[in-house]
Amino acid sequence: MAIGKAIKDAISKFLAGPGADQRAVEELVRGIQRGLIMGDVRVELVQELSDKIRRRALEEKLPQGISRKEQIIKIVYEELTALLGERPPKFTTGGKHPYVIMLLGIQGSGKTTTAAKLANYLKKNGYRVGVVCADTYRPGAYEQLRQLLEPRQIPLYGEPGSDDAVGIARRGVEELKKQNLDVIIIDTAGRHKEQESLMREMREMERAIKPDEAMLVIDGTIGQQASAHAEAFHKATRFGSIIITKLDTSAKGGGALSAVAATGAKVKFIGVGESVEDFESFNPSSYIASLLGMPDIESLVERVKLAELETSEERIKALMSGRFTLEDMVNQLRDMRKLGPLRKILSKLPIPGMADLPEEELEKAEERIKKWTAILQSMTQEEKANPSIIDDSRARRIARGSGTLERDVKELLKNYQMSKKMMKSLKRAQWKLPKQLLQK
Ligand SMILES: Nc1nc2c(ncn2[C@@H]2O[C@H](COP(=O)(O)OP(=O)(O)OP(=O)(O)O)[C@@H](O)[C@H]2O)c(=O)[nH]1
Ligand SMILES: [Mg+2]
Repeated sequence: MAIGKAIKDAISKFLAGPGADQRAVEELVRGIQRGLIMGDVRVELVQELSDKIRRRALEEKLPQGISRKEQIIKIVYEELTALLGERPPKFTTGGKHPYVIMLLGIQGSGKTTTAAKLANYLKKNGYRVGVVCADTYRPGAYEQLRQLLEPRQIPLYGEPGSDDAVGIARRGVEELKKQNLDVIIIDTAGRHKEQESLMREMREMERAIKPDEAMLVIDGTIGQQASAHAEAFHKATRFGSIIITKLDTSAKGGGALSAVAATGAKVKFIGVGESVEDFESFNPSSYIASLLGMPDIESLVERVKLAELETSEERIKALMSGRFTLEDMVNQLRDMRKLGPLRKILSKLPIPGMADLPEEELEKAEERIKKWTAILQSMTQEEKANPSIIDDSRARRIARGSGTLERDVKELLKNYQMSKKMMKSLKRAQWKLPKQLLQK
């Protein structure tokens, strides 16, 4: 991938160079810019990213035990990752049975291939999956799907020869429902007489089927055009997530991913090859790590973060001042996780019995932190600042948005109230503690 190569080269030059002064940083930034522009990332985004790297490289304090170079690599990695948006929550049917997914996208974007890839992916993740072929325009659409699905024993519904796409979709969902499936994927047409009639058909089908999720399939080789494309579809339909295909064939994948992220839409999956297996759930940080050819970069980043954590007195001061938000609580938990899997931390604590906490309990604790992080991401700023406004209906919405249960949201809130009380009593007790202890 050209985008990766240019950036990779800039980084190895930086690492091999004599220092990490302003000039070296400037050269690194320029190399990254070249790579991103080649990858068709929008110029304004490239500019923004460069400015941020420069500013952070100047402003951020160097934590103990970390070299200047390491710190700068971490900044570059974080900013590149941010360019691609947040990591979408793990796929979930939210208990809906069956969960109906409708694929949308223009001709040749990769819908049919993606229908098979997604079906295969979900099946491997333990879901019972079926596919409906509701493309009445492409000759051989049904046959194309049959060849991909049959060897994998994934049920397919279609009516080759019929031209009633909306009817096929409706009957397909009805028929496959009888097979007690967890997920039904509908492949739709991309060709049509004209764009207008395609959009009309998609709208009608969406109304008739009421899918639980519409996923827009975009060809990654179109680069930053992807955002205009997503907007056009957004006008006609209500897609909830995006799949970007063909990231293996073109340097412009980075442009497509960043352009889509800039619109706020979530890229959930990516297609990385022609075979049914070439499909991944999208994770910005591992995408960047592989783009840079530094699969172990995450451990470097963790090391720098850990060093920063040890010197982050400010957060402790803020906590002691009595300001303690929901985010503070989850941040604290996350900080703890940075220290390594929970298991390691707990076993280091000098509490009798902790070291041999049963496996199950540890897993539960890890699971809870993951859930809480997701829940927090689904809350509005207002809710985070003032959790007491979260009533049942808000809790339900947050649970749905984060792929958790209402019970989980309530549990988080309850824990917050308890922690807050504890922080308050700590603050009161503070006055009674000798000064020397506090300064430690
Ligand atoms: N290299 C590569 N090729 C892909 C990927 N996804 C799809 N393709 C290829 O893109 C071409 C079009 O894919 P289809 O799945 O038929 O596209 P479609 O959107 O269903 O097309 P219509 O049915 O005409 O609308 C095929 O040759 C696929 O093999 C991918 O991730 N990587
Ligand atoms: Mg197709």
